[in-house]
Amino acid sequence: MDAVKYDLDGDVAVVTIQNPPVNAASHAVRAGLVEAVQRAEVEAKAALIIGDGRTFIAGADIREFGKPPKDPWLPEVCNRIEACKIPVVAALHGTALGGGLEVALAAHYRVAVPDAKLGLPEVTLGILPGAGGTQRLPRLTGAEAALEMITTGRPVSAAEALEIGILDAVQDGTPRQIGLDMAREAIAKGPRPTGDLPAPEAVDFDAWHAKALARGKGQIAPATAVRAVQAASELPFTDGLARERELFGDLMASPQREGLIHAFFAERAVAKLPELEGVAPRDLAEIGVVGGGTMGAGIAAACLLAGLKVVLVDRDADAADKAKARVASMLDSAAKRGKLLPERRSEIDSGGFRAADTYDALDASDLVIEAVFEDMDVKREVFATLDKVCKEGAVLATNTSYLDINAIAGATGRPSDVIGLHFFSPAHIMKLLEVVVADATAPDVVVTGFALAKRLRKIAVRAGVCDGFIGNRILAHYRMAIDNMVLDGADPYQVDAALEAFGMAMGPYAVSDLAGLDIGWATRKRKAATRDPRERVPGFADTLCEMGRFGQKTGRGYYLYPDGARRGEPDPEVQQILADERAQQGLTPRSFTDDEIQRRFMAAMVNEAARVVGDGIARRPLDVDVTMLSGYGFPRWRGGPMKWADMTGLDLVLADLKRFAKDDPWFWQPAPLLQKLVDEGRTFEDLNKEAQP
Ligand code: T1G
Repeated sequence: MDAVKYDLDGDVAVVTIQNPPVNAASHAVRAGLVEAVQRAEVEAKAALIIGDGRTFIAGADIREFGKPPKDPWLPEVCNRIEACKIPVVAALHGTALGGGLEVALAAHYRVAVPDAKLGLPEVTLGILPGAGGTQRLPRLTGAEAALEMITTGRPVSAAEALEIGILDAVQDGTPRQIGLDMAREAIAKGPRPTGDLPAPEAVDFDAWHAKALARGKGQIAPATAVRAVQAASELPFTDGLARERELFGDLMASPQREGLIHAFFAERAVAKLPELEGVAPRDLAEIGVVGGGTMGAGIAAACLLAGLKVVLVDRDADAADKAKARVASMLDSAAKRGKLLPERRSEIDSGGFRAADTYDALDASDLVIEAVFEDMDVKREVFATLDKVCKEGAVLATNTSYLDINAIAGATGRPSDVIGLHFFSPAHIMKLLEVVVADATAPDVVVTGFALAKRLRKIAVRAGVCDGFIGNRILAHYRMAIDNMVLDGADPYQVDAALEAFGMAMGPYAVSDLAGLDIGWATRKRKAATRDPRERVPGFADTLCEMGRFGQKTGRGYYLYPDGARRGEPDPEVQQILADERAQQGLTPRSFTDDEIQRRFMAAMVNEAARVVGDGIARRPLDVDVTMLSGYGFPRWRGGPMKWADMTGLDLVLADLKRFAKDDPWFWQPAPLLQKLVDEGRTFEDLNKEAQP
């Protein structure tokens, strides 16, 4: 099949892009487009560009990034389309994104079907629109609307695109039909090059730049894109294109681009289960939830928002009522955000959601998710009951964050139906789902876990059973590194600031306050008996809990939250508690630079992550990256901890570990996998590649 098909429909040359799955503008597509336009100029009175299959062009071919460019480049293709002597129409459906939208902007007229989406998502990949998008879009929409689209990367609907001037019309029908109609009208009107339109009026570009920098949290592409749009308003069109090219080149060469592209492909790779190919998921019509606390209610809301039926069971009528109210308030706020249509809400209210106080209500559920108190005896009791009431073939899932799922499965007579589905709070908002596969879990149960994630639009990562699975196990380790630093003299507020400067969404102490300090307290008590005697045990976190300082919910934790404030203030009392503990342990406090804080934090994270991969808990390094990106606020533009380590140099990370090990050899002993990779001169990416299907 040719990447670009050419046929004549009367006077109109129809140019069809055929490059499944998303018609990315690969080299063959670019070359084919130029050839087709040249031919149309000779043979036809107008040309129409459409995409075959599910979408118009979804952008440049991301797989070609970082490889030597092959002529013609997309910018030249767009310029050639714009210079065409006969009118060119683009008819859009599906997602016209990035270079795809840029091809459409270079065409002379644009029409789309009503459910098409149009966007310039380049900044999410660490670059900016590099085929004229920053120059042509603002000429059509004005600078403000273009800046909004380009700096956020968010797509707009066809209706919105019509309103802001990108589209000439929105029409029902096939792209070919609506495009032909427009092309026939265009013959009389003639070509209309976007580049000939007047430059957009200036806006406060410095203010946009500052806003983009602040929102980027360390990411540079959105702010750089502002400068490209500014060039559209200040320079002649061709000079603006040259400026765009230059800025695009800078970003293309940046490590942020490498990190973001890694994240894009890693997120897609985690869902592929080559070893389970061909295994069909079980039915997922009705979901049962056990426990209506914050987590259980969030899981119920997530399932309801995805169109599933839900039955929630709690221990008595009062608890069931409270759970119902919790779910209702989550649905209300989803409705306010436009995530729940009124029709679906009435469906939910008229039987789509039930809360009950007896387990028998779960007898029709296809999959039951337990979200009760984190205690092995309680969980085993719940599973023994589920074993009695659930229908044959029902998937029995636990939302435990730490506990041994093999032991939980052992409480049933059907361990092959048992799996871990570890949601993150708030469950109807957070993207990550760890699918934890126990020893006896059946293959189709694993596939069903992934199918549920897809239905809920979550990113599922396969994990093995261990204390904390992938994410919380790594978290526990880097927490230990920072707690030890604080014990040795670092200020917790400096630690948070240094790690936010690194790009973490929130500092770890602010995260503790948000999640509740009692969670860690319970975990520490549970682990106390099995703790390695060589482990250092800072006591300040327990001290805070003993004082009733459980974080935001009690107004005090590591920070103070006067009058329900969401952002905390440093508290001298906490600094005093730390000083007292250091004195008691006979430690002379020392200071830490921000750089050392970041290096110790990352060395600990990467080291434990290497053990997680080495132990087979994560299938590949990229599974760790996706877990930390989508569940733990790791900066996406760094690609994830393993990508960060590869880009930093594994030998340098190992050297840091060995240096830190001088004061605490037990904690900092290098993971065997990391040592091995350094010895062999290989990287985590090499492991990712070897594991690809
Ligand atoms: N290039 C190469 N492969 C791509 C691709 C792309 N642009 N987009 C998707 N794929 C692959 C993807 O890896 C997956 O492959 C399959 O297609 C289906 O994708 C000059 C420089 C279009 C909304 O950022 O947002 O243009 O895993 O699972 O949920 O200015 O893909 O099956 O082997 O995501 O239906 C700008 C990125 C590029 C669009 C479809 N374009 N793609 O979502 O399917 S930069 C983008 C998406 C650019 C110019 C610049 C989504 C989608 P596999 P999928 P989906």
